Amino acid sequence: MRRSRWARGGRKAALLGSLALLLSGCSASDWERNLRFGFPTGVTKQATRIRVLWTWSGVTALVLGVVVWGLIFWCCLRYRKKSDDLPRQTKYNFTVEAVCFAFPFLVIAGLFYRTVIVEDYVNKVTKNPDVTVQVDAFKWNWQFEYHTVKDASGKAQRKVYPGRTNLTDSSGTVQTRKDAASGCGSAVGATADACGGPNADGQTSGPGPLYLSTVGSQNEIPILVVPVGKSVQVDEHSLDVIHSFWVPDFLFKRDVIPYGTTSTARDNKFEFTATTTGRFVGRCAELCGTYHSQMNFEVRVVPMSTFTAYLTALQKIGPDDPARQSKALAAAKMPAYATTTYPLTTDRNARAASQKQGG
Ligand SMILES: [Cu+2]
Repeated sequence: MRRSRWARGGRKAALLGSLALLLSGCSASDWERNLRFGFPTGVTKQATRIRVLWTWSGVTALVLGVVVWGLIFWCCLRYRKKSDDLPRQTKYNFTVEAVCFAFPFLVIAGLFYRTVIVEDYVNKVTKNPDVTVQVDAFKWNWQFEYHTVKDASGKAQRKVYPGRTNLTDSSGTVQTRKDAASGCGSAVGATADACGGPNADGQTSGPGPLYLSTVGSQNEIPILVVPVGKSVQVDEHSLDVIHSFWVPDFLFKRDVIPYGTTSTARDNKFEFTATTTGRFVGRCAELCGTYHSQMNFEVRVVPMSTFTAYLTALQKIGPDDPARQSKALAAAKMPAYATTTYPLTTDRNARAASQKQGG
């Protein structure tokens, strides 16, 4: 009698639940998005996978929490003291012990398995990404070098200043000189080795092509422009101490480790594919010295045509103009300066107080 009442109640609850789901018109992905428990949405394919893992891990924890609390309360009520008689004593219940061991193990194994799958996806670096950029971190700013962009035929084309060579001496000081005669830097067709650039191991052994680049300054926030929906490979390089490339909206950060100033062979690499256009703030996430907190940058995710226009403008302006970033951004019809963060200012009156004095 009691069992059938429970069964009827359970059926009714399941029916009402599915009806509510049907009437609210929510898909599984809508539910997932609403059940983030405050976690940011993320703007890359990789971030989406991280968020989905987070959501369902949270849901699993909640369901388990409800089960555990339910069992606790059920025990409290069912086995509360009813008389002074000693209750029946039991021990060695193999079934209960086996379930209590196997169930948590299965839950942990499941969470571990899903975590490894997502981690592998986030860490995956493909052989032929759509865009490759080198991110150089140094105390206390960033330089972005655009190395290759895939053309319509799927071939990676190098993005260099034609006729210019990058000379890096043993102290790591970068010099540039005109080198029209060598043909180096004329991009298409010339191999990196022929130009003395990074060889197959990524080792820079001598003068190499001068890639399109922008660098942040005390007055200008460095901006990394990338196309939406394309895989972007980031090669991280540090010129001094450990920094960390962090874009909160990517739900991702990766340390930038110094392995000597000229070698890029062992530098960290990662890939992302942005799914939404927009401007996103980036920060250094590894304490690297006095102005660590000011080591900000901006990532701009734009349509492919805008990205191409930006690189074309950058190439036209040349590497010697310190204002090339803002000029190229303006030429590609984008705001010329960062909008998500601002350069360091030591003037304490530069910004309005957030709270009324004496308030
Ligand atoms: Cu730093």
